[in-house]
Amino acid sequence: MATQPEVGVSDFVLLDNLTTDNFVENLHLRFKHNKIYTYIGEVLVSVNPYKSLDIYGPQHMAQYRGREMFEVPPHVYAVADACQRVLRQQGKDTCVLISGESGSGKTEASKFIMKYIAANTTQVHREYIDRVKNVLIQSNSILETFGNAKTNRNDNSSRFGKYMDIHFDYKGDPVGGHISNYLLEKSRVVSLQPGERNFHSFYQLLSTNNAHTKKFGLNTTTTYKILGSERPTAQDSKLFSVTNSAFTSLGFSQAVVTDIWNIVVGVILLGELTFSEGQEGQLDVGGPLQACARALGVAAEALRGSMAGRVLAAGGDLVSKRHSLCDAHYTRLALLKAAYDRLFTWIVQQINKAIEVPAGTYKNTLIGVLDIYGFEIFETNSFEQFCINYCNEKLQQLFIELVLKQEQEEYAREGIQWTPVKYFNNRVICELVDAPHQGIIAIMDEACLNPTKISDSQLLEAMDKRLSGHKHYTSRQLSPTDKKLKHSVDFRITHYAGEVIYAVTGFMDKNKDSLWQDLKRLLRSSSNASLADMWPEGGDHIQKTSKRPPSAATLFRNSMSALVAGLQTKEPFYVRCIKPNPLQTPNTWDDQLVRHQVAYLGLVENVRVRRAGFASRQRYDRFLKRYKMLSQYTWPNFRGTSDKDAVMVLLKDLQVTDVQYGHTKLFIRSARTLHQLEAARADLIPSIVVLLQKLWRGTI
Ligand code: AOV
Ligand code: MG
Repeated sequence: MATQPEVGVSDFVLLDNLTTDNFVENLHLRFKHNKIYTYIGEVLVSVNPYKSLDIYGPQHMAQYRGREMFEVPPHVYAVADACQRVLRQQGKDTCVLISGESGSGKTEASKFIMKYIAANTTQVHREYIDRVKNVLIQSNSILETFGNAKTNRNDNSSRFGKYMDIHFDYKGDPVGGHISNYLLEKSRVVSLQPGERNFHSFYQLLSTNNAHTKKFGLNTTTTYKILGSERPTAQDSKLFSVTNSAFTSLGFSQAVVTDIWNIVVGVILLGELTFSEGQEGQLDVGGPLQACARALGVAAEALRGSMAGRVLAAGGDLVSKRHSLCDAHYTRLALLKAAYDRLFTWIVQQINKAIEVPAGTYKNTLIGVLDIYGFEIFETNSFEQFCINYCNEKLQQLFIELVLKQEQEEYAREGIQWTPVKYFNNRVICELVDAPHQGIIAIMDEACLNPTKISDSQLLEAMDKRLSGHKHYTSRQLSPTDKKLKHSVDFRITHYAGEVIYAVTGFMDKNKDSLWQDLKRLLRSSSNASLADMWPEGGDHIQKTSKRPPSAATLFRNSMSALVAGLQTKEPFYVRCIKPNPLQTPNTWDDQLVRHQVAYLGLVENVRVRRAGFASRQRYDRFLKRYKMLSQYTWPNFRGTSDKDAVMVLLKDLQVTDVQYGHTKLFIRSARTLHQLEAARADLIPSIVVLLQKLWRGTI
């Protein structure tokens, strides 16, 4: 494939005058020419093109196979290849950390990486490997159907975090995988912001008349409440078939697939039930109660009963408690969210069964791919945004620590002196959220454990008391003159990526995340075997007092620490995604928006650290191979002993002095030197070619 002329610089390390202006200008220049990828050393910066580019086909994959990153134009395939090479050559686990705000292209990048890894396998055990590859790729369609939704930031926004391990055998072929999912934004099932959609699954199911909908009297034209004002589209109907064939490829039986869609129907119909108070104070349930119960595989009377009241075990006795109208509404919402959330997690578990490495198969190494929900700021930000943005803080923290640590370690290892570059370290924001006793999560948990019921505004008071004076926290109470804090429930966190105002309303409830035992028992009793399987604790004896489970925020914090701990043991590669405009359109560049992302992602500082006085570092053997033609002492061959000696002789001959010689690598101080070496090489190549041609023809 012919190499195309370079546009701007393909590695920011080579930027002559490093300023934010020049950084953004280089990114823009390349974007205009559809060069969406640029490196900072081995970190890939990716700008979402919002249009399909012809750069992902098999011929492009072939171009990257087994090549060093600097040898070929920047690409997400180069990162995938480097990952696989480290794994194969050094036997090390690797991971790709993809970050950037909502809509910047993380999920697409993760899919390209998986596609590349799946394609890049050896020919042995073809059939088995093909199955694994297929399963890895197909699992995405299902996860996106049930876990993605249209938001005001992204039409296909991931509403859950995903970390996927792909296991390889000793030959470097994928033999299986495992997906971990993090906190689905389940509140979406029951409340949508204007202009947003619920999870794709609902629209897909209702986009065609099919066996699942017909059975329960659903149709494509009715406006169902949980769908908001959005209607199913032609795309939904296309994707419905894709989802179903993915289920089949993954080995889901027809019975299980029917169970799954029945639960989705059940959730839609639960949203249609109406409640009113009867003459004797009893709760009357209107709407499609029968169909809803049938879809969920439970008796209609049992479903009505669990909305109308609950049974409590008080001391040794069982006491029934009638629900008020308000309680019934609350119960229904809790059931809707819990049923969908469990369904999603259960589907992930089934996918894991389909992709797990069979017992007895040799597992050698793995590549982890992390694709989380990006940093987001909405009109109203609630508990879910709080968790999502905290997750992004943790990832940024990992980036800072690892990038700095790696550089420092490399300089130490190679015996090179360097002065650290100043960074904004977001550790202080992570601690604001997760510090024991003093962090927001700890304060929330304390409030949730309080035996007297604490309201959301009392929680806010407790936070204000403990956090007043924190540089990254304020609230309406603490800053009454701040115009952005409009409501009494507002508090603000100054995140690394910007200020976010959260409304504390609902925090207590979402953090407690409790569901009446009656509902668990109801679902456990379902004749829908899959649904019953999702609720094992519903089988517990009614008198059994179980320990209060950890709060939602604590579970999330724990899963984030486990994730980070796991990632730290692997060799990381980074993809830093940038959103070029808020409109989700191609060929449009919003300079302010890009500049803001470049700033908070710390990209310019990343280049500085990378250079920290050194524009480039290269292993002696590679450097020699590329430049040995520039000196008569090294061309065609050096007569000395080591590559390091050869490079020293070569650079002495060229009178290059702004370098340091590490133990195994050459460190070049200025980008200019590298440019000059490249230019000299480019000048020489034609004459060498002529020389070689003459040699071949025997004319000299
Ligand atoms: P995200 O994962 O970073 O957002 P996506 O990967 O879903 O963002 O990208 C958003 C949309 O941008 C996709 O649906 C594509 O239409 C388009 N897109 C992204 N990358 C490319 C590419 N390389 N080529 C062509 N189109 C692309 V979020 O999940 O909301 O944080 O939570
Ligand atoms: Mg995504």
